[in-house]
Amino acid sequence: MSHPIFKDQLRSLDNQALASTLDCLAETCKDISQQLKRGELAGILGAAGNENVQGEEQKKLDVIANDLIKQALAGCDAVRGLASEEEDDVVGLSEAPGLLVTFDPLDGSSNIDINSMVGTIFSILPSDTTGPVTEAEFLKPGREQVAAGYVLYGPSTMLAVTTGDGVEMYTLDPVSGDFMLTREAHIPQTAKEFAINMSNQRFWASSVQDYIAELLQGAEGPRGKNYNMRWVAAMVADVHRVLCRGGVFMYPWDARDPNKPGKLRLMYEANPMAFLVEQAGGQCCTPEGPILDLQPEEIHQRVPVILGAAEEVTRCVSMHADVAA
Ligand code: AFP
Repeated sequence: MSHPIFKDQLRSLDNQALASTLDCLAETCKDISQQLKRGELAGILGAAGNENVQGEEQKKLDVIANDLIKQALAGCDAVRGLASEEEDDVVGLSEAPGLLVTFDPLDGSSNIDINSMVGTIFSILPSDTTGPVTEAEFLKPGREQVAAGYVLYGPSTMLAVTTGDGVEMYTLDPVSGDFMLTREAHIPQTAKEFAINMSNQRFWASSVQDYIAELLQGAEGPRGKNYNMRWVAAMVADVHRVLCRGGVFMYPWDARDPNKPGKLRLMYEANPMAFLVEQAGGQCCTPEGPILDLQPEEIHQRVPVILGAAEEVTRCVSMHADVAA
């Protein structure tokens, strides 16, 4: 069976600025994949010794991946500006209209030290503004994304991408060095698998407690079927599983820190994943509605996330509505 090559697929995109930006991201992620493969041998594991703007400890590889992507995008004429989990402020690259790229250079970085899955998540927005790049022009609802995707560094390196016409998944061929099309993502409407960090249970809203309690009751409960549970602790890997075989993934609001309305970041985690999930036939919501309709207020904003099989997302959101009513 022949597998189309990502680079060739990009030639068929009408938007060549977008094609060159996607190519640039894919090529850079190959470099990140190489660094990860050498692991401890490269002396790049462990803490970088500083914190990012979110107050989280940066790993050396967070910094390396961020620098690689930043450098690559700076060399891509189509890109006007970028915003990253590891950058305090947005970064201007050009004064001409162009594309804005937001990214989490290494999602799940606490997995690095145990040689478990991590990934790079990216979102691409258009901007017709000229002059110096400002944060304000990034603050567009996720519906305006022109492309989104991630690269998962697992047993094989995989690229998942959408430009608004379904979700394609490519596997990096270590022999040719090409991303080859191997799958299209479709999320079944119903699910038998859920992903949530159960250790936070006591901090959740009562509606989330009730929803998860239903799933845990299995065949004896109101849902009348058994559910399995998975948690990789890297959104990129948990969402990849949902895109490949269905299920529901949640990082809901919890009461641990009143200043945080959720753990996940809207602009470079929730929005790109929401675009992919909707394009694969699933849903991605906060308790108030679709993530893609949210008007962002700031680049590092956090949101609660419920995503995956339509039946589960609808059920969970409706239980929130019942409590609110
Ligand atoms: P890190 O990149 O700091 O490891 O965070 C990953 C993440 O933002 C997301 O990818 C996971 O789903 C979530 O955090 C895991 O959170 P827990 O630490 O609560 O398991």
